[in-house]
Amino acid sequence: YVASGQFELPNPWTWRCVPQEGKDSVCVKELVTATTSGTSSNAACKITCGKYGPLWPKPKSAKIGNEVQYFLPSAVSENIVASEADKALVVQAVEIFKDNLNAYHPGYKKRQVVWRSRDGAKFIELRVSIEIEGPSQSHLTLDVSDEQYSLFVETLPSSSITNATIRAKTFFGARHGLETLSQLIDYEEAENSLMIVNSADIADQPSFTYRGLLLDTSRNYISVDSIKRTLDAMAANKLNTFHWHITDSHSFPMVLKSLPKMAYYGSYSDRDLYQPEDIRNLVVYGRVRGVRVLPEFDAPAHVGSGWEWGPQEGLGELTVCYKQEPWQEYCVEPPCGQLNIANENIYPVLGKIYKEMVELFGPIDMFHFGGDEVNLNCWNSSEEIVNYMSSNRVDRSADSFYGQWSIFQNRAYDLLTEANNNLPVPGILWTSHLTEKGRTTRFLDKNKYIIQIWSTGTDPLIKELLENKFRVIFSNYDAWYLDCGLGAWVGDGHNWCSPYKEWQAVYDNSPNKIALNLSSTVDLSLILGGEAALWSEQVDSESVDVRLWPRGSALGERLWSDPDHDWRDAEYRMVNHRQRLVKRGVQADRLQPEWCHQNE
Ligand code: CP6
Repeated sequence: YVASGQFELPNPWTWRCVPQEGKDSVCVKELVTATTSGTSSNAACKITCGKYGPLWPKPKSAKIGNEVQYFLPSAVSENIVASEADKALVVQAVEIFKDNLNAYHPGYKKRQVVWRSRDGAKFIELRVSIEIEGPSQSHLTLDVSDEQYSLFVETLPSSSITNATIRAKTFFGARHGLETLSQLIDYEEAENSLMIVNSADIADQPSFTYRGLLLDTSRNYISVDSIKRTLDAMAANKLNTFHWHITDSHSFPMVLKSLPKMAYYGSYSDRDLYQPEDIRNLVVYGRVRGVRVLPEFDAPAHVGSGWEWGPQEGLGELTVCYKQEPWQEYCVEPPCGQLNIANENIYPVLGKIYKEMVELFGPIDMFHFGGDEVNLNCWNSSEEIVNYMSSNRVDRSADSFYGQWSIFQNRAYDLLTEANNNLPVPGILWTSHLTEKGRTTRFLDKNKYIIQIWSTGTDPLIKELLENKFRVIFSNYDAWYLDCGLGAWVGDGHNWCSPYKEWQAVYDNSPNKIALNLSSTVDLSLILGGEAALWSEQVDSESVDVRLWPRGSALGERLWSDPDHDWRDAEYRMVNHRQRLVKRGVQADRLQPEWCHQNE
């Protein structure tokens, strides 16, 4: 393929699959010689070389043929065997699949996709069949969603058809199969066509059920388009939970019809908003990509903007400590606003927020309550709250405050259940003082709450939670905080991005290993999975891609495949996968000079 008007250079290079010591084979560049010339199938090396070919995350088991067939996007057809409801989802997933094939064409970004016309006898037809065997499931759920799939590719001898068969129990498994299939295909330069491996036999399922990515849209607003790109990239990495930290102290961009004052007071501007239909669209956009959009409403700390209207409406102050130190100094937190638990009026407001969030994000199978970084000094410094404590005949010890906090949390849980038509769902809480030694079982019910751990892997808290049979999600900040590092409030305000965690650190962080290091008797099934977090103090719509990818891909393989080797054996595939994300319009970060990828 040469863009019109450009000088065509002959290509003296070809490709060869080279075995590596102690690692998977890689496809490297080689000068065309008398012995290699004329074997056009050398380009096949790019998708056939290595046990897992170019697949990311690597599947549980794979056999990939070493030849390819050429085909054009116009010769792809599909046959879907599924319930009506699942079929509607699969039809959309097939459209995404076809769009991803187009994205392999080098003219895709400039909207100059011109494929070779179907002249030679070389080109085959690609017939994709998708079979969903289980009962219909229109959204992901923690307990029942089955994401396994099998993918079988075969080309019958002397036939001009390649069959690809995907079998799954649910739509969510089937769409993973389509993603894998799209990765067994690439652009073929010499033919200006696509190529697909002539055979493959893959059986695959995730190691962890919860594979998440957090995006904060409060410290800085992130556009709907940037969130869509994030969901596209999550789908490409088989991540299944987009944890939307939609509000915080800094801004309240979520428009609620039942409480328009929140965004009116709390958004940065009348453009920096998520309208109800934006949210509903994103939930559907995620669903057809196999991604659950999980809402977080962080409380009772991390609130502020949007809650200012209490006094004007005769409801009193709904928050305390808003815009107080060290907010002013470093413009970070905590404390910079906590709910005024002495004010009964916060509960009806919270109830309305939950009600509308359930409508916008639902059907929900879990909800994130936040619950992090409550600062007791904040409550202790409010006259109203101090009086409230004494009228409730409790003292001002830390323990009494924890008691009040847990009362707040359990009332919040009940309000959510009520908002969700009295259907209780697990609530997620960050680790906090409430989840520390001795308190977790006293204040929190393990059947209601899942705990998301953000402390380092050496924290004895993890052992305590697991011993008390709490389900957990790992997000240890030393490996999986993509916003940068510690120091957001302890530093001088200028060293927020230190240390930067490379993809290798993200990849090598293994939840099961962390847990087993703490105790050899832990029940690993309590570990639902993990999540990387991108807090948005220093990121916006323009830079979100480069912060998330390809580090989010490293997370994807850790949680899907849970490899028993370190990043080294994944490096070649990683560099290749990053290129694929870029082709699909995600501005993933560059990892090394191209030379390193082409030469071994
Ligand atoms: N915002 C909220 C944050 C953080 C948390 N919650 C955070 C804490 C420590 C670091 C980075 C981010 N910015 N709402 C903690 C869960 Cl190092």
